[in-house]
Amino acid sequence: MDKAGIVDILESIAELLELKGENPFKIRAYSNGARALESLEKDLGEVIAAGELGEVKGIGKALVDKITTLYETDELEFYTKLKASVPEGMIALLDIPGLGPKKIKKLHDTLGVESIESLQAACESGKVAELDGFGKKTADNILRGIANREAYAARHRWWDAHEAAVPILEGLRKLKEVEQAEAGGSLRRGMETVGDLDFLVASTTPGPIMDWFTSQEGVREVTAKGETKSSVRLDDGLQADLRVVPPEQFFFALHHFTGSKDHNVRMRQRALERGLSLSEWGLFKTQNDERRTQKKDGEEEKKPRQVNPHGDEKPVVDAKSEADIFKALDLRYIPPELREDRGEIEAAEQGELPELVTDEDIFGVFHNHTTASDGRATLDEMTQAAQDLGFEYLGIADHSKASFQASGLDEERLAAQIEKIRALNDSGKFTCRVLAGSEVDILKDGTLDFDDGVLKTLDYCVVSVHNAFSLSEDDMTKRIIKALEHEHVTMLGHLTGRLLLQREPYAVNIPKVIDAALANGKIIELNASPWRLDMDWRFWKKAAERGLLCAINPDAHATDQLKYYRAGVLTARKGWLTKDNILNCRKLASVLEYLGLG
Ligand code: DGT
Ligand code: CA
Ligand code: CA
Ligand code: ZN
Repeated sequence: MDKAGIVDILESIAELLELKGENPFKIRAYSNGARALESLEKDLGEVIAAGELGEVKGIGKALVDKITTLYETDELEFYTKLKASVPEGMIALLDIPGLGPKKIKKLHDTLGVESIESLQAACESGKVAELDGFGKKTADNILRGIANREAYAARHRWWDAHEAAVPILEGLRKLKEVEQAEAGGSLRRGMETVGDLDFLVASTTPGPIMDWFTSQEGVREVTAKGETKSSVRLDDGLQADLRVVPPEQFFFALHHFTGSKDHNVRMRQRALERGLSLSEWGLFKTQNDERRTQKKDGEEEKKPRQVNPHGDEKPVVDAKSEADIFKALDLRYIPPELREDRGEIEAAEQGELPELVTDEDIFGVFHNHTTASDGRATLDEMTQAAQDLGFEYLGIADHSKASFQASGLDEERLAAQIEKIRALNDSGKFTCRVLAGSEVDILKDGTLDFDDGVLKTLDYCVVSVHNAFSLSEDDMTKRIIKALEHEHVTMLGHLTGRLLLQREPYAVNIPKVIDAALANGKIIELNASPWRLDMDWRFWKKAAERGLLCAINPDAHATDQLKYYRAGVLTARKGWLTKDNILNCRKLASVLEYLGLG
């Protein structure tokens, strides 16, 4: 088992012990051990082999054996037994925001709460509100957390959906019966979360394709299997639909099942205005379509048809691509990310669609962490990984001291890190240039965690909110704006603090923050972590038109997270951004000039 996996297990052990009400010293030994292991700079295998694990500060004798066992065998009897000794329902309660192991234990001991259902009942009956240390506000929060949890479980973060879709698409394309295969739906449109996967295949022999799809590895349950349509549930709970269509229908079907629904409605209206009917089956003359089912407003009939109502009739265009469909309706090709009925049809009509940013336009990233704070890779490892991705520069912005839970750097450690970065650049070890930044906490009153003298020594400065999330919208907005007015600030990190499908954004007036960024010439980050994608794509188009500059940042806490910048690029595309709107589409020299380092 790798280091990250072992860290997760140690943290889980600490939580389980706390659920059981064990000795606090014992609990702390595991949480400290997890943290110590996480920030271990040397290779864990080498440390174990050298018999030096016990010398690592924070890792005691009992942990040495357990870490070694996990490293070597992937299993730990102590953990398996511990997990089995706690009711599964209680472990599930840990997922509810605001409920830690201490509170869960108390709910269990006093009210007999052992599951989400019994917790919900206890909250609704008012018993939780009466409990010492809980109160009505806490009970309401718990109920909201339970409701969110259900909504969250129905969707999946884009990155996870994408990772699940890639092997399925590859598998489909390998089948000899398959002429073309694509994934449509919200995944193709680059939505931040995805409900289900929608695969589309062009073939004249669907049978073997259905068989492969429903029996592939990773299928937990086949929910439907028909001649040309099947649905499965995958091991992680994600649902996937597959439709097989004749090759001549493929691009019509792909366009239809890519959506969005609103975009489709507008496209069908446009077809109707031209005496045409557009559907997943093709584009046909309306007067020939006797069984026409489209209503005037472009909405479809309620019950979708199973059989092509056009029979052998020839569509008015033989679409060899989606572009041919748009062309038939006098439109330029609209990339899937823009198909949300947010002005893309008007822009495509007037030839005014933006030339969207691509992965290749990115020359570096700014907001990343190392083992100096809560990252899992060292400065050198991160730099190597950035260089391997072809980046010209890598910005390191570790946490500042107020984020003590993330081992934030104080003034002294920051100074040492800056020196280390300068020395690394001077050494010529990497062609990738490291920029010395910091992710400075915006304190509750809007002041920053470092004073000006310290901020001046940085190449650039990201500012973010990491605590006091429950301020009123007004106070939170003022707090962030005050930080943006600060002379030495370069950019605002993760504007709303949301964690997709996990934590709601804090209350903040986004338009006002955008105004302040514009007024003060500051950048707003597009945090590209698949959990964040913050600032939301819905705000970018208008903000960029007004001149707001974006920085796409993976907020990487490990080398394999640098690639998350791609999720940021996709989200930026969804926000209509071109490379001119984004600082990291500039080459190193121009970035240095922007940062006043040129
Ligand atoms: P999701 O799965 O909830 O993340 O969102 P989508 O957009 O992938 O939606 P989904 O899977 O229900 O359907 C895929 C696409 O198929 C959708 O974006 C547009 C098209 N579509 C599905 N059902 C309808 C419908 O009832 N009317 C129209 N106009 N289009 C539909
Ligand atoms: Ca879908
Ligand atoms: Ca679907
Ligand atoms: Zn942060």
